[in-house]
Amino acid sequence: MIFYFSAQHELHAPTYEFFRGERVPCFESPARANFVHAELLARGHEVRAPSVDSSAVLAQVHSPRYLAFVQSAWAQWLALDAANAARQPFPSVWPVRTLRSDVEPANFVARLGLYSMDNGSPLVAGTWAAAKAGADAAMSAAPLLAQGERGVFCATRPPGHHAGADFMGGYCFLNHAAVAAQSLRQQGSRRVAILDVDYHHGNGTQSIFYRRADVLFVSIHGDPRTEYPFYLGHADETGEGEGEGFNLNLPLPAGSTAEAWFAALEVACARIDRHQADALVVSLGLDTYAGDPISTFALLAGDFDRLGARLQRLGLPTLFVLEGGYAAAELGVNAATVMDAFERR
Ligand code: Q9C
Ligand code: ZN
Repeated sequence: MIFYFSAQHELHAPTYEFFRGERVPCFESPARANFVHAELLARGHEVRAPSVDSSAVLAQVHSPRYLAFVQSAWAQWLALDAANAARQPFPSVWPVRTLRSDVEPANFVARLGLYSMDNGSPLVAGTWAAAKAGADAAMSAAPLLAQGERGVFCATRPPGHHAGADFMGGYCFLNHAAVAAQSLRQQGSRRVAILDVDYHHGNGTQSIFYRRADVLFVSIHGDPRTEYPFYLGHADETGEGEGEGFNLNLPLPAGSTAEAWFAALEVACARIDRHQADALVVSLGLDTYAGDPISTFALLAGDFDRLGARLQRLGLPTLFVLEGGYAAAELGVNAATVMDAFERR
């Protein structure tokens, strides 16, 4: 198994986000990826730096005006006021129903709202570089699977699965799982499956592939009636047009047990088997962990071993990308446990 990690992730280190009306330290922190990196090295794994530019595939997954915005957002923010270097921009207005999103406002914060689904995705000077390195990792990993590698894990951050074609959200800016799936299609996979096991529904990934039959999206997550991202992830979302039948959501009530979670995993695996995919992308969020500070599922360390072993039984070349997981000190062991179980035979 091969691992990708980029030190560039540390360039994305916002200091605070909003939680219940207060500023709190960011849950999505550089320590997360560093714990994963350290654990992979401690277990003797080969860790590589991304080496392939993802720009061409990013342009197939995200809109040109969104990519241009994210890449230049910090410079735009600084241009307003040099003192903004010490401030984090947040959106305050969003184009909801009846408002227009086709005209880009001249006001920067209004543009930030246009390209955001929430106020929970703080952006800093190094956000683009860090997220782009994650996309480059996914892009570097895909050809290895096409060449016969059984599993590759991109231990990158910020995460990606809430980012849609033209918006950021939920700590995500570029959708690395979508880049991975699209890149696998280009590498010759005729059918790709994406399994999203993050606690939160992968609304961005779902929306990017919602009208496509070549990329199946399957997600197990907290019921959006009570859990973020609230406005997508229900069981009746099955795909549209050619993509009808190629989207499967398995929402579980907040507080669900590990047994309920693994029962959903069996349903997910059965659907993936039926897709007869050439390759699998796993959006590996580890915020299903019992100790996660912002989530309510109850998986324990041993359950991550069970997850890795079950994914191996799918028998598919598999590209893992790191998504959420906010019990940072335990994230390295939990991620490495999935990988080692996947690799064990
Ligand atoms: N602003 C991922 O796991 N909740 N994103 C924010 C305070 C949003 C999680 C609560 C959770 C997003 C990739
Ligand atoms: Zn999550």
